[in-house]
Amino acid sequence: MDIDSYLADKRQLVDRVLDEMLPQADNEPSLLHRAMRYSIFAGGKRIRPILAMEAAEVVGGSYKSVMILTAALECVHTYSLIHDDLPAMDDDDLRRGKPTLHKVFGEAVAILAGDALLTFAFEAISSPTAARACRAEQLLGVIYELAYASGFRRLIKGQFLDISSEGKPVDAETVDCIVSSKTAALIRASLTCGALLAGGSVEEIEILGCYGENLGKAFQIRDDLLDIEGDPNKLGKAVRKDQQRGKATFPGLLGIEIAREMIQKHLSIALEAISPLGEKAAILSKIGKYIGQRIN
Ligand code: GRG
Repeated sequence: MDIDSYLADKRQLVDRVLDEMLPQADNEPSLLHRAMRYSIFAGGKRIRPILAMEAAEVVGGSYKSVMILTAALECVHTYSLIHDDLPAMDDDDLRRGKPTLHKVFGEAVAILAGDALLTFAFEAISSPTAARACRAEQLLGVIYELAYASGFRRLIKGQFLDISSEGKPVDAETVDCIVSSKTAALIRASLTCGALLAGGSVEEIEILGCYGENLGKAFQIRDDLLDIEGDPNKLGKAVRKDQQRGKATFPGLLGIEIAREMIQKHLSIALEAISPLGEKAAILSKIGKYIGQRIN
């Protein structure tokens, strides 16, 4: 199977459910709804939703049973990008190939649209429609995993460390904590939540969690390398900003070659983790290779 067309097909399914679930642009307050839609439909890769769909399939369920979850994951991810781009954070003008949300709608609307997407994610996964389709303990597990991954112990801590380490000397342990918290946490949760909701066993969830953590780290280190050697047109955002800002990254701390080796190391741990799943995990294995070589 060609991984690019596989990802494109799945992306369409995710886009459809997002379109159905998000408030219509012309409903009042239209400005807020348009802002939420602007960032969601600016052209993301939908990697986290696709990983959740794949995790559901791997544990013997159907990707159809996790579509609400996929929308929630993309809402949490997009909120984090909107807030990350704000002047008080990374102050970026371009995201997903378009002007950032605050550039078009203003800072106040961007903050509120981000908040709205984050809270909508939890509304969606705990809605009566979602609750009817699974057991209460599965749903509670998913809410806990997603809240944990996006809260002060993981994503927000990662962002805090990222910002507070700017321009300061850092050690590899701190950079590893940033990479894990800022990026791997949500990627890991996409897999564990997808598996939980589809009835995966404790062992399967653990395997997918280890795959997700290492895939997520490889994803972020690749992202940091792309900031150095990537094509801004393909990335849809400015490059070479990390060095200017003194960001704590592995390529910055240890050099490009070691960062490349680290990507390969994390990918092989990820692929090794899913090896007990055999052929069922063939697509996850292809996604791993895709992440290692991605250009956007
Ligand atoms: C909690 C205020 C607050 C901020 C969140 C995680 C984070 C902190 C900000 C996101 C910024 C960032 C660079 C995160 C690292 C993860 C990453 C590489 C994001 C880009 O993800 P892709 O490549 O993006 O999946 P698309 O646009 O394809 O969805």
